[in-house]
Amino acid sequence: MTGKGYSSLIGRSFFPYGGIRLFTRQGPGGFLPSQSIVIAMETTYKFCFGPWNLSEGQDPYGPPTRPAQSFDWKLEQLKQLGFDAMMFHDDDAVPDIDSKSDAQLKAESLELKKKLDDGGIAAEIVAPRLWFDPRTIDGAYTSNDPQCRKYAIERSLRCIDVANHLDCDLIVLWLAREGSYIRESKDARKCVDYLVEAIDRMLAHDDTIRIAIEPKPHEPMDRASIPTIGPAIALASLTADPRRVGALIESAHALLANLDPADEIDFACSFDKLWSIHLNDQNGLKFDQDKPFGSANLRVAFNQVRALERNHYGSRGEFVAFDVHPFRPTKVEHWTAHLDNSRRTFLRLLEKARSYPEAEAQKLIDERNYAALDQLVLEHLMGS
Ligand code: XUL
Ligand code: MN
Repeated sequence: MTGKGYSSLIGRSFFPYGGIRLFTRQGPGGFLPSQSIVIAMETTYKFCFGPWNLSEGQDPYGPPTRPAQSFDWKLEQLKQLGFDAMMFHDDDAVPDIDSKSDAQLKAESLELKKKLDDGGIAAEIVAPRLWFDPRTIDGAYTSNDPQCRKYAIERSLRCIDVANHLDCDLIVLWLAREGSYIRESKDARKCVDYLVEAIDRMLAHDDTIRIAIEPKPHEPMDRASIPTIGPAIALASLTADPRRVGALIESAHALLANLDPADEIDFACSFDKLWSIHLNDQNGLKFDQDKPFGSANLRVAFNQVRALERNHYGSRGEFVAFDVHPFRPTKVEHWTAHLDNSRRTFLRLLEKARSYPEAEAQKLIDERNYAALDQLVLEHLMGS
């Protein structure tokens, strides 16, 4: 267990998969967990979103459909909705970060921290925005141009400085432009080395920071370097401190890879690597839609909630983030509905997960009666 947010007490520790486990026997590696005493606790989930989730409606084919709003307005909406934390890109926290001195970066970050503290809001993550600047046109950490790779690393180190000022120990890497438009343009083997080098520089910059890789199979790239959770975890294992490199799963990104996000959650949790989650939805294999959670497929959403529950996600303070956007035609007066609705759906599905007839389902599994199991799930969801 690593990182600022992780507790470890002698004789009693947070059980890595949730609840409190009592330690009773001394073994070669320290105290061994008692086999018999595990006190399961129901997780109380904490929610967050980012300023970009109150977007104005522009898409590649048309301009904004809602007026631009200030950061303070967005923070106010978050507070009014009763969310617990905000996620940040480095330049959400410090606008025009590249033009700011280190002293300015510190002053602006601390000013933001005060605003957050005054509202009782935490900073969940900070992510370097490595896809806007001209130096990231041909990739950031994996650009073919060494000067551009240098920029990407330096920008990431400054992102860590922002996170430190916000008292946040988790950096998210959505590797937007790491990949290829045409296969021959990049040496994929070298790209792995570049990614490891960049992450190692970040780990060395701060010995308490943790890094969560957010995989996505494509968009904006044709092929992404780190498309799914398996490669993210494999990449972590190559870094200088694998314990501090984990993952963030986004439902829509898994769906774009034609995978079940619930399977991705279980896989990441098997390695104790799920440190943040972006719940949303996606209607088929098309552009990244960031629909409200459960909007396209309630059953797939239900299975994600079940997976989070069985892995006790959130029991060490992890947040549930909704990386959702308003539909483009959304009116100003309905601007935050997609966030409220996503949380409502999550909480309704949580009730469904907690009231799922486990014994009945297990009996059907034992009998290999999957037709009845299928219907049991549907009727449970429909509230038969
Ligand atoms: C992109 C995406 C980003 C990241 C944060 O598809 O999901 O919003 O979550 O950089
Ligand atoms: Mn996301």
